[in-house]
Amino acid sequence: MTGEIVLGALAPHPPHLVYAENPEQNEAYAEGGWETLRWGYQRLARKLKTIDYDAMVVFTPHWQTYIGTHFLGLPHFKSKSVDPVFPNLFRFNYDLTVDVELAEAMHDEAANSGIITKMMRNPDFRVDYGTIVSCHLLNPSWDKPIVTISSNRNTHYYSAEVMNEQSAALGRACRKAIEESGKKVVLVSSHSLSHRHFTTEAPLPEDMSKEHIYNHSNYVWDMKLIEMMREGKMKQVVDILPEYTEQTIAETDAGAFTWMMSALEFPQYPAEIYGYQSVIGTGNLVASWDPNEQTRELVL
Ligand code: 2X7
Ligand code: FE2
Repeated sequence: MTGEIVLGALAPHPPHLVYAENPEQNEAYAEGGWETLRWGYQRLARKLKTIDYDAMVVFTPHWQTYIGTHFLGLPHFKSKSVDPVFPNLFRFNYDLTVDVELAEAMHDEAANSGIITKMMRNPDFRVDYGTIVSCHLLNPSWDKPIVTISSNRNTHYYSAEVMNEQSAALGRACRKAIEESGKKVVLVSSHSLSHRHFTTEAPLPEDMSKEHIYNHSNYVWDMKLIEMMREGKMKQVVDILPEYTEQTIAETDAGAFTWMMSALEFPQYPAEIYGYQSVIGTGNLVASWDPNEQTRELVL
């Protein structure tokens, strides 16, 4: 049977969102906060429960590799993930399983297409907080295996244009590997949109009277992108990503979004929009692309 991508999700990973949920795995305690994003995530998580899938493949900006693209390559990782910038908010005890077969299939297909790749086989490797936050909020029960793909820092080594080309090639290779695997897969692009953030934190991080977007220009750019997503213009969005990334210091610099759009063959159908909100000044959108016309919804 041919494998398929059953959903693509844009899943931002500010650790604040897990902090605000108070799951038992996290050591910090919050009085709530950022409900617009968290309620949006909860709705998307409910939709995911109705979808039959074998694994979640996450592309994260916080596993940064300078020589090639790396894939998690052991069946089990267990440790504590601490956000280096916000250790006060995020000290999360994780225990996760990896679909190594799928990771190897994507690794091999990418390597065959000329992309430099490596499997991560170090049992002491600490999984990054981007993976953990996005996966926890999409699937708090952690009952599906994941694969994490690293961000090869092309934007910073070369340019945002080179990153767009490289991550589009990676997306094509991953799609082919998924089809040949016979598996049903959810893709996760883990990042914020505009990404300037305040350099000082409110005394109570979850004090929502202090939360707002960093500046109006970032807000206007984010809204423009979301409008194009609603209109199903994903090829056009990817074409303007280098300019957008530069203007708003967007976390699209990591390549995840281009990778996911390329793997989904640049959808011409509307995105499902679940919520937009700032976190310490950054712009964050929860959205999904459902290739199945029967289950695709107008959410917001
Ligand atoms: O990694 C992040 C992020 N992308 C946005 C906001 C705050 C913290 O961490
Ligand atoms: Fe981030």
